[in-house]
Amino acid sequence: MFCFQCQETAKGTGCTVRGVCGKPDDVARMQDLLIYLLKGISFYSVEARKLGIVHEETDKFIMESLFSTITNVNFDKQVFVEKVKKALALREQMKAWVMQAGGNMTGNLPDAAVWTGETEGDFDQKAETVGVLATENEDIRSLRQLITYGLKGMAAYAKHAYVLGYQDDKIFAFMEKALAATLDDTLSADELIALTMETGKYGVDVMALLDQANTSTYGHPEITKVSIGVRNHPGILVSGHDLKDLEELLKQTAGTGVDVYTHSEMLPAHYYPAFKKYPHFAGNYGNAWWKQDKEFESFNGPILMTTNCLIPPKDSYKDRVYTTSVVGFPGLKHIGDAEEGKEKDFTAIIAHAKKCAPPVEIETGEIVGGFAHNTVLSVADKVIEAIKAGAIKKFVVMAGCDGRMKSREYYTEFAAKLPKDTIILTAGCAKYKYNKLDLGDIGGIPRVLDAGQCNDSYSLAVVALKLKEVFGLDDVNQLPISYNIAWYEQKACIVLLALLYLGVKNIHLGPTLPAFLSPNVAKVLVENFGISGISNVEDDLRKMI
Ligand code: FS2
Ligand code: SF4
Repeated sequence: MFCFQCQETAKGTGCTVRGVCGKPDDVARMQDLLIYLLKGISFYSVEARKLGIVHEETDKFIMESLFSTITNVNFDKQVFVEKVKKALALREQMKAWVMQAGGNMTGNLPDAAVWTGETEGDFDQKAETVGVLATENEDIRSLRQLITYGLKGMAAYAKHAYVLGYQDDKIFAFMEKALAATLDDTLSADELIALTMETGKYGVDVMALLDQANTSTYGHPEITKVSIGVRNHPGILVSGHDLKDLEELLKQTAGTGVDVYTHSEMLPAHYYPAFKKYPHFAGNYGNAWWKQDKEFESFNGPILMTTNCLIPPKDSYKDRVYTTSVVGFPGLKHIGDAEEGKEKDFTAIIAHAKKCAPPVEIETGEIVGGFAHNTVLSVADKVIEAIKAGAIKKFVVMAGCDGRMKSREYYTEFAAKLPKDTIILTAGCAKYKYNKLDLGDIGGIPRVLDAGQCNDSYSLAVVALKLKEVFGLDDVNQLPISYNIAWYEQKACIVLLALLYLGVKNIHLGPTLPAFLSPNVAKVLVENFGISGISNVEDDLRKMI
């Protein structure tokens, strides 16, 4: 195996024996083959679209498959073997349709569009030859991977919108165009850089679509105090990003005596008006994803993983972890998709909860969030006044992901040492590095404004663009905003590409720069966008404030 898609990749270069995340090599290889075949399907999908053929099942398969290969989503080899089989079948179907419609499929077809196999042995053998390192030129490899990881993030956000009934064929068409382009050996590095920027454009579009899906379905996030303590009933802990799963679980647990708590990236669900009507929606338990090995243990009740980030469960709580949607791990109970027009069946996890003890208290108190674009813009006058009066000197966007590396303590220290006239804008699980510090407020505006999940970084961009307009500036970079973003997995890649597309410059990215950026590609990002890494808190505070 060779995987370097996340920030915690082994030695900062690549996992080659087993993922630091726990992904075994056979799963990594099967994921490589699946991605390869998605490119093969996409080769035909691009042709099919030109002929007016659009197949939603294929679009959905590509979206879900990309999502399933994101870090900490699915560790189950059998899931990928079945997906590889389905990919081969869909590819042949697409090819047949293209040919029937008169599409020209002669000439040199890419191997991903023609290779076939039947057994797991065939798949294993082929997988060895189609991974990341199959592209020899390191710059082309780097750009292909940057695009592919951006597409994975895009697919995750598209899926969350899709389950709420929001989809945009232009996003599917782009995903397929870009996947197919990564097979094209005639594309130059410059052409791939242009495609990377286009990926950012669709990143903005997909986050806007998800924002529309979430806010139309559940209302605009509101300023909300979320309890971080516990009650004395049994509970179910919901993690991941899928609000629809949470909604159905809240409905099905109503009146059962079982409370529902959020973990990690599900915390922002509390900010939506639609979920406030459930008295048993008890609060947020614990912190960011990587602390789950301790927090799932002390929670006592069952845990529902709706998306990443799942870490290989310990035996002490393994029987209490349920997966759903694209998440999987061998031996864990999986709650399957609902039939059309019905809800998922959470009976088993609710029955399980009833037999469990209430959660052990690990924290007490409250945290405040809900500062998505609607809320911030509704108090824009107050914010603008505070900027003009000099009470707010600077905003620092500290969005992104958290992770287990000790070096990430930098973010806690950075937040704590920021001058008192600065405000942190955050989204994603990065917030757990400082959302329990008492950083106070500026004239009633809290110094940490949490917009929501990582996809709600879109909200931060909306706010920045609005401020630019209000202040009559020509460039978003003239605003008093610095960017100190932490990344871990591939959703952060699409968020980063989206920000670059919107023209944001001088982003500091840490705790380390991606291993998949070759020196030349990193140079392009530095020269054109001023991207840099982080150094130490003191020096970075001087640079950014
Ligand atoms: Fe954090 Fe993990 Fe949101 Fe990422 S909980 S690193 O999924 O996408 O953020
Ligand atoms: Fe390694 Fe990250 Fe890939 Fe897991 S996702 S195998 S930790 S690079």
